[in-house]
Amino acid sequence: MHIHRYERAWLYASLALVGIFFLAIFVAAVAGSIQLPSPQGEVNPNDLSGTDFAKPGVRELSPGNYEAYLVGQAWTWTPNEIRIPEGSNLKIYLTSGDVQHGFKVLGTIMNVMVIPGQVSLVEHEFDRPGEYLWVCHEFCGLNHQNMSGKIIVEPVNETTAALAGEEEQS
Ligand SMILES: [Cu+2]
Repeated sequence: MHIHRYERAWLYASLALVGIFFLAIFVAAVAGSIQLPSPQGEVNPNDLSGTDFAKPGVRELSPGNYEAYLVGQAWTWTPNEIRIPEGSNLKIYLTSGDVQHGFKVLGTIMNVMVIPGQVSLVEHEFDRPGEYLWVCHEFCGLNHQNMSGKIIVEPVNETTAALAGEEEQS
């Protein structure tokens, strides 16, 4: 079969482009450690007693290392405020007590679906003091737009405390 040389050139160019795209995904996943959040386990959404979600909140694992358990329920988060010192690494385990919710912390890569029966995990290192708002980004009913909370990253020394104060004023 005869293929015109221009047509053949385009065929090769198209194949090369597909190859480049696959390479980009591979580089992002391996070199950039970019991965989709995966489920961390299962819980009974109707009975969270006996799980870590029975007492939701933030706890210190070691200096600079925190984990929090968060429950989303129409239309609140328990807790809806987390306080950690600047420079801390924070892991948040999430689940829902009723319908599907979404969890996104503005200004970070924390972004995950919160699904009844499933445990989701997000992790981020907070190097800059300030307030980080989080919102539900999966429509869950009448008061969905009010379903928010915040992570307060407290400055640890005077220099950064002054900087954070300036940012709040401006
Ligand atoms: Cu919602």
